Amino acid sequence: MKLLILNGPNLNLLGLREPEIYGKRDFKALEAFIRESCAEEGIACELFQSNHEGALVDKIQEAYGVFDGIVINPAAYTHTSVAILDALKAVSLPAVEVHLSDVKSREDFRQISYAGRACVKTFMGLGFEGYRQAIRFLKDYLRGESAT
Ligand code: CA2
Repeated sequence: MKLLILNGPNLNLLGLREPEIYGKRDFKALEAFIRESCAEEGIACELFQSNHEGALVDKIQEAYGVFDGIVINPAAYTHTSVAILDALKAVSLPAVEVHLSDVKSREDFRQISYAGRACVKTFMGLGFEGYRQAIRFLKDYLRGESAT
């Protein structure tokens, strides 16, 4: 089983500002946490972060036939990007959406998730732990799919 883990714009700045929303740990720590979570589950993974919408779209397109599923935190593109939604729909791989913060209790402009419409599940407000939950969920989901 091989998962693609995508992180969107500004997540590379994690730990530098707004620790009350996103926590104190930095992006390097998040990547290490994700790698450990995949290793615990015996899952191979590739991590990709970009500040560019098109680069994320390209990566999703390239995932077809290479990865079994996608974990994605599209960051601000969550609330704006029909292109990411269309790419997720186009490759039709099971995808799980993750947000560090509880976006539902934040500003109005964060209440829409385009990418979420192509995802089988969303984890939000759990900090780093949301990625582990997403990885575990996707593992169980993919096992269920291959059993049918
Ligand atoms: O809660 C999440 O994971 C978000 O996807 C994070 C995005 C935000 O736009 C989404 O609404 C929710 C922001 C990512 C990074 O933001 C930073 C802001 C300041 C310092 C470091 C990172």
